[in-house]
Amino acid sequence: MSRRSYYSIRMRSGRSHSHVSGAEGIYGKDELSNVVKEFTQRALTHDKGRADEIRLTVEELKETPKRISSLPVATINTRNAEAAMKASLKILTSVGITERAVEEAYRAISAGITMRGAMLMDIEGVRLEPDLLRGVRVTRMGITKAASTDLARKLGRHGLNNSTVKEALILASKVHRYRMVLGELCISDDPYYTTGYIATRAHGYVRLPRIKKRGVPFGGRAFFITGGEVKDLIKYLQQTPVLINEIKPCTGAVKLKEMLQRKSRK
Ligand code: WAQ
Ligand code: MG
Repeated sequence: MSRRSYYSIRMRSGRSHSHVSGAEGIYGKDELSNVVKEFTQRALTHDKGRADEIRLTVEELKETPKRISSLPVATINTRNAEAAMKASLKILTSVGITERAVEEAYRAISAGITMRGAMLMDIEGVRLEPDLLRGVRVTRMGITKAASTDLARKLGRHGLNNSTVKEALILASKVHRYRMVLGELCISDDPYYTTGYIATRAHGYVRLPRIKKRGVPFGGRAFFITGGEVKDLIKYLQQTPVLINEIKPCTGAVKLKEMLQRKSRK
């Protein structure tokens, strides 16, 4: 293992005190100035409007990043929100999460109060995050240059090589590396981004188109967790640096039935 130093670079931009864009990654020293430039450019040219405040954090990591592979990617071509809900229920309950918990997560996300971070729910749907308004923010994750090139190629075959998918996959890959996490439900808070996903270690990152109607301005994330120290999980999600250095297969459309049968795939 190399002893070179790594840095977490995080950007958050806003306009008139509301959030516009964000980005983050883990990089070597030689990449710092280019990445800072790229993130600044991104904040200034975002389609939600030009930022009037950009916050950049550059932090040397005290720990060598843990190297992991990405979750495999697939899409179930759900026709509408109801079908997406049904697919979520089938897949998430197959790993031990109760229907009640999945329904509760949908209910909380649809209540219209978008949180900055994710909810933590036990398999019965009881909320466990210490700050119920903010949730838990996952940070300090990134992808190596070589893995990023491979990911762009694999997603590109399905027309999915964009930063929304890549960033969500990197986040989910970090989250599901931790054994206490059984599943995840994610719905974007972008009113025009209507594809959400669910994830489990067994099924991978499963995209669900039309999980919400166009124009709905709220979204959210829930991590379904099982017994263990919530404190340690939160520390991992927020602090432990994780770098993706291997990309698992990215397939196109898969039927729900097939996905349920492929459960044992890792
Ligand atoms: N940690 C924890 N929760 C977060 C984080 C984070 N770093 N970032 C966002 N969230 C929560 C927060 O409640 C947001 O409202 C919600 O997740 C959705 O975040 O493959 O863009 O950034 O096509 O809007 C899915 C891509 C995109 C599906 C998800 O999420 C696909 C997306 P957003
Ligand atoms: Mg968003």
